[in-house]
Amino acid sequence: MAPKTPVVDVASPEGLEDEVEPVITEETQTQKRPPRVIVWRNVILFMFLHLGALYGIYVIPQAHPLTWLWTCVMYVMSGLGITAGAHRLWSHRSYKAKLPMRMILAIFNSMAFQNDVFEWARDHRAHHKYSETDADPHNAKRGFFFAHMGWLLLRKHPDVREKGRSLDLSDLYADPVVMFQRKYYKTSVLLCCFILPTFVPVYFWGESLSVAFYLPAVLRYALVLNATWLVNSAAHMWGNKPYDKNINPAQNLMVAFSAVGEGFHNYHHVFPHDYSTSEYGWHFNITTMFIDFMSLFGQAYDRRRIPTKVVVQRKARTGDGTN
Ligand code: ST9
Ligand code: ZN
Ligand code: ZN
Repeated sequence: MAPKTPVVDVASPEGLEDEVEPVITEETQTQKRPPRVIVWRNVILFMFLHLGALYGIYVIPQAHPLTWLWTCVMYVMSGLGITAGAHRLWSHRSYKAKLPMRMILAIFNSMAFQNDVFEWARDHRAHHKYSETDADPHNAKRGFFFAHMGWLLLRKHPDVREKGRSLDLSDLYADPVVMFQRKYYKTSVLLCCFILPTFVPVYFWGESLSVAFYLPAVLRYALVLNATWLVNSAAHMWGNKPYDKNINPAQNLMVAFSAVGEGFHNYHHVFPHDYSTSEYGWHFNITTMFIDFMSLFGQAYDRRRIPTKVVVQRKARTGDGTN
């Protein structure tokens, strides 16, 4: 279904210039082998997180139905902190948001505990600008596991830092919400990602502390992480390429479903400034629904869309013929 409120069409070459996909040549493919320095602290922490998540699955039958519901609500809120917040607003500036909405998104973002918005957006801008080269933090050319979570277990390739210096991050420095969240990141994660999701079920419907911790906090966190990582791994490997058959990012409906609207990755890499990250508005896209809903109150505005004509022409020129 199409969004009901007006959106701004932008497809000017200027608007798209700064995030154009780089041409990946044979030379970039055969660059020196990246060094692998394992960060054992992260290996151990992620191992415990996933063991905790397994225990979270085990306690599902013991949980109060309201705890199940709360887990889903936490999943969507923290997901939106990534998709509507770190991704579409702060990484791509594909729409604008008023202060109250930015504050809500920053809280949702801390619920997701995926690095602060500044660091997330910096890595993500590098991912688009240097896609699938060594300067891409989660370069999918290094395999499924590296793109999924392996990149968080190793020191970054030197190119990420060197080429990353050319990124313009001035808008992030200029946003007080982003800077505030960065300054108090650890405290906000403790409160939003772990204490709040545990406290609500215990206090309001008498859930046991253990179930409240392992289900809406630990399992939900691990699920949101993996749903996000699938965009970098699965959606860089499997799916149709209706917009550009020459790049790896693909349309993957399963990823779109679990990542609250972010699986239309072939479209997104071709048109990164589209606030819907998809040609098809609300289709499998809770995030677009949320942004459109917030626009009804004037909280989200200047939503950028790519004109249909431009999309159709691009499909005809470089698409794989699928839809
Ligand atoms: C997590 C993030 O999970 C997931 C992001 C996924 C992105 C997906 C995108 C897909 C599209 C959207 C889909 C959304 C779907 C959502 C669905 C929801 C249902 N440019 O990093 P450091 C410089 S996080 C420029 O420490 P090391 C900079 O000076 C999980 N410069 O490198 C920096 O210093 P500072 C929780 C850069 O030492 C310095 O280098 N978090 C850039 O090699 C050092 O940086 C964790 O587990 C750049 N891009 O360490 C933490 N990068 O920061 C994991 C760096 O002071 N991270 N510099 O400015 C770490 O422990 C470390 O970063 C490391 C690398 C070990 C991985
Ligand atoms: Zn990508
Ligand atoms: Zn993006």
